[in-house]
This record gives sequence, structure tokens and C-alpha cells, in this order.
Amino acid sequence: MTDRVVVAGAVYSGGRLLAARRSAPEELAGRWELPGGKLEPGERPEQALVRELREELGVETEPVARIPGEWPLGPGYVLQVWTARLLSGEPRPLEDHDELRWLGPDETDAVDWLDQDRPAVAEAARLLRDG
Ligand code: 523
Repeated sequence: MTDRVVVAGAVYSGGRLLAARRSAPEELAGRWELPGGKLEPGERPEQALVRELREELGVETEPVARIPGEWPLGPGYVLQVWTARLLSGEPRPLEDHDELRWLGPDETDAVDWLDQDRPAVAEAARLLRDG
């Protein structure tokens, strides 16, 4: 069986990266992630990302580029990450998160990221730094 995809967005605006603190489940609550979620049947990853960011944060975004790599999650799931430009709206923690922060490229170590998000965060910070 191929693994199912969880897609996450390295959402950026004004040279900063968006970090979201999970409020659930208990074992992940308080850790920070690149927001996103599971693909629904028939969805392409970019569509799922746009939908998840709309539902969770109330914003419109445009996926820009896949961050190379794929990171194992629990059994049967892998994490894929896209950079995503913020098109409209100010992100609000509508679902699944209890705090949001915008981080400059040299501030990304300021929050306790989920382990599996760290490689993509490092690459997103590098892309922001290099413009
Ligand atoms: N991750 C993860 N990093 C990351 C995301 C968006 C998700 O490690 N950046 C993990 C956390 C969960 C699983 O992927 O174990 C599913 O993410 P979740 O709960 O955000 O996906 P949803 O919102 O689609 O989940 P359901 O509410 O269960 O549909």
C-alpha cells in the first residue's frame, strides 16, 4: 500500500514564515507545525493544502513549490510540504491551533516544532533568507 499524504504549508508573507501551535491531540498539543492536513479522496496535494489553510486559518493561499523530501508520520502517512504565498486574509486559529506566530528566517528556532516538520522548516527559512 502506498502511504497516504498529509500536506503542510510553509506559508510566507512579508519575508516571514507562519508557525501554528497545535491544540490537539494531547500528544501533539503545544508543539508547533506548518499548518495543513490529510488529503481527501480524489484531491491533489495542492488543492488539499488550499482547502486546509482556508478551513484552519481563514486565509486564501497559493501553493508555490514543493519542498523536496517526504517525512514519515504515524503508520501509513507521510508529510509533504509546499511553500505557499498568502494571498488574502490575516491568519486566525479557527481549528486545530491555539496560537499563531510569524517568524523571520532567523527566528525559526524560537518555537518547538514537531520533529517531522523540522527539515522542511529549515529549508523554508533558507528560502526566505535567500529571498
Ligand atoms: N502532521 C505533522 N505535521 C504537520 C501536519 C499538518 C500534520 O506531523 N505539519 C501530522 C499530525 C497528525 C497527522 O499529520 O498526526 C494529520 O494531521 P492533522 O490532524 O492536522 O490532519 P487533519 O486535520 O486532516 O486530520 P483529521 O482532523 O483527522 O481529518
